Amino acid sequence: MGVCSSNEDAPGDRSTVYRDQETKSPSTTKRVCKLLLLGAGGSGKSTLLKQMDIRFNKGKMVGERHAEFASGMRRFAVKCMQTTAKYCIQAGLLKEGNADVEIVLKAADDGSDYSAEIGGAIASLWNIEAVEKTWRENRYQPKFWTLDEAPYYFKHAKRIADENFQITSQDMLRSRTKTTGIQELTFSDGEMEYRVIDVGGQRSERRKWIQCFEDVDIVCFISSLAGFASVLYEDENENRLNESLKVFEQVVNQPCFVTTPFFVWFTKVDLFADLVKNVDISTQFSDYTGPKNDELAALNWHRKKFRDVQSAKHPNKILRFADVNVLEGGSVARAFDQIKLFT
Ligand SMILES: Nc1nc2c(ncn2[C@@H]2O[C@H](COP(=O)(O)OP(=O)(O)OP(=O)(O)O)[C@@H](O)[C@H]2O)c(=O)[nH]1
Ligand SMILES: [Mg+2]
Repeated sequence: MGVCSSNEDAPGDRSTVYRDQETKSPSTTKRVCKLLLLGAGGSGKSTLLKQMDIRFNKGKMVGERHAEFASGMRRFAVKCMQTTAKYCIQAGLLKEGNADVEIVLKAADDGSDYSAEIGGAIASLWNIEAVEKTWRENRYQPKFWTLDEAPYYFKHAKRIADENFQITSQDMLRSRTKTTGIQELTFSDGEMEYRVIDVGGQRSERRKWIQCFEDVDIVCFISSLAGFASVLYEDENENRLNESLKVFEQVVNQPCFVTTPFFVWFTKVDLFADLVKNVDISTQFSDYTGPKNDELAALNWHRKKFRDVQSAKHPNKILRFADVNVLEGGSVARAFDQIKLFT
C-alpha cells in the first residue's frame, strides 16, 4: 500500500441527541429501549442511524444535516480520485500533464474549493476505462486507499458541484463522515421509545465507548462484509475483519453485557457477492477451507468466526445474526424487526 495514505478525518465532531417531537417529553407510558451500535470504523453504524431516522423518524435528523452530507460527498470525490489518479500515473496509465489530472491533484483534499471544473475533471477521469479498471482491481487487491462508495461520488461528481444541488436519500446515506463523538437518535414506535446510540469506531474513538455502557438493553455489533478484503484506514497492515473480531471480543466480554442480548449485523451485503467472486478468502485467512468464490460458505464462515470468539468465554450466550444492506430501507427494517422481538 501507500501511493497515498489519505485521511478519513473530517469535521464531524459531535455529541448530539436527536429527538423527534413526540419524544421530546417522553410519555410515562412508553417503555424505553436503549440500543447501542458498536463496531469498528467504517462498518456502517452512522449509516444505520441515518436509515433508521429516514425509516422511523421521518428523516428529521438527516434533514438538519444536508450541508454536512454535501461536503462529505465533495471531499471524498476529490480524495478518492486523487489516490486513484496518483496510482494510475505511477503505473503509467495517466500522464501527469493531463489537464484533468492537474485539476484533480491541485484541488483541496477537503473539498473546500470544489467547483464545476473539478467535478467535470473527476467525471472525465472516471470515464477513462483504464482508471475505472484500476479502481476496481484495487478493490480486490488493495494498493492504494479508497472508499467503497467512491464510484458513487465519481458518478455524481458534476451534479454535486452545483451549490444548490438537490440532495437525495442515497446521497445522505452514502456520504461518509467519520464519527468523533456520540450521537443519539430517539424515536417512538408504538408503545416503545428507542434510544439508538452511535459511537465512533476508529481506534482513537473507542475509549469514549465506556460512557455509553450503562443500562443498555440491546447491543448491535456492526461488522462489514466487505472487511475481509480491505484494510483499516488507521492501520494499513490490519485487515478490517480481523480488527472487527478483536473489537467484538473486547465488547462481548464486558462484565456489564453478560446478560445483554447481542446482535451481529453484517453490513454491505450488497458488495459481498462481487467480492467473494473476485477475492479468494484463503489467501487472506488460512483458516478458510471452504469452497472458493462461494457466497454462502463465506457467510457461514463469517458467522462461525464471531460465534467462536463469543463462545470461548460465554458458551451459553446466543448470538443473533442479520445480513443488511444499509442503503436499502427495507433491509434495515427487516433486521430491526428482530430487535423488536426483544423489546
Ligand atoms: N454499499 C454499502 N455501503 C454501506 C453500507 N453501510 C454503510 N455503507 C457505507 O460505508 C461508509 C461508512 O459508513 P459509516 O456509517 O460512516 O461507518 P461508521 O461505522 O459510522 O464509521 P465510524 O464513524 O468511523 O465509526 C459510508 O460511505 C456508507 O455509505 C451498506 O450496507 N452497503
Ligand atoms: Mg459513524
